[in-house]
Amino acid sequence: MKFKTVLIGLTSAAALMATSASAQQTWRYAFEEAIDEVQGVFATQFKDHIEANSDHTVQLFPFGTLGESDDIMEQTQAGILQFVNQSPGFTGALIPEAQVFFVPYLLPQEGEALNEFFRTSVAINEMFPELYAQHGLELLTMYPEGEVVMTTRNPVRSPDDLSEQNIRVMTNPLLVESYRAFGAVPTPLPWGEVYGALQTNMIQGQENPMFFVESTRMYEVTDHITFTGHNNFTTALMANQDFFNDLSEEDQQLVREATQVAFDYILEYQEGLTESALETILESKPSMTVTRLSDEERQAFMDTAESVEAEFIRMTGDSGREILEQMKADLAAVTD
Ligand code: 6CS
Repeated sequence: MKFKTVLIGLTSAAALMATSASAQQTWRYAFEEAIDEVQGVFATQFKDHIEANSDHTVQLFPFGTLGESDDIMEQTQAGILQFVNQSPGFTGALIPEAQVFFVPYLLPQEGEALNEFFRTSVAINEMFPELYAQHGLELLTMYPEGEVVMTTRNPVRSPDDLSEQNIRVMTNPLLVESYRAFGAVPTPLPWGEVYGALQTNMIQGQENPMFFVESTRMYEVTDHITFTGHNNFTTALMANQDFFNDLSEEDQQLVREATQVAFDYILEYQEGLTESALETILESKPSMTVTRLSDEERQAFMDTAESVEAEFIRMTGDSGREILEQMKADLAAVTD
């Protein structure tokens, strides 16, 4: 009896040790930017929350440490990474409906209405998770990274100014379509090739939010910044879905909380970021011109939106149409 009791005790202790050892996990999380850029600041908040509230460790992999954006997505789908931050600019090649973020002039550029849209959108918080799940991804959140501006070698005030200009875009077909409609020669490239392509004049411009234009020194290889008002840069955090489904309820809740903490933080963090990045650029390069299109000038770009929207529906069918309609309803709910 005694021996059996001891044995049971030992077995339970061993089982407990095994449980607690496996409960302490290291989760690998990759993103598309440097640690001190927006996605890196978000990831750091996420990591800090997880580590302060559990025995888990989150190992962060900034841009370049594991390859390009498409590489970290593949690694997450394969279960090598547990978390990936990838923008619809790249995910749109995998999930065509995610290209809806590239219909020009659909989203407000920045501000509280935009933030509220990300908080409350049915399309983002209920419809997109189902689409991402079809690709083995648990969509945890989407968040904005700032108004997109063009930085170019030549001044841009109208679609005519983009004629015969190779403008780099992220690698999704609708963004290509949108720049074609703007009058440019769209040139899809992974991020790592952009600086060199501008330096060697293979491309004559690109688009990105202002903080990124500053931090990645795009202003060194372009001379003109144009606020066309056509978009905000959206990005998304996902987990490998098998990994997420296998987590205890408690850990799933922890991941959701960490996501919420990082989401709230990053919206506040970005207040004034566009303006401060612009100031830093102008201090480094006073000759850089900054143009905010007048309403009339902007209209010429806005006029192209309808054809891009039609192309989006052509590419995605009913499923895309439903997403687009829901996005419009979600936007109306926060702007009315
Ligand atoms: O243009 C790009 O490819 C990159 N832009 C931003 C703001 N983040 C990451 C992405 O790779």
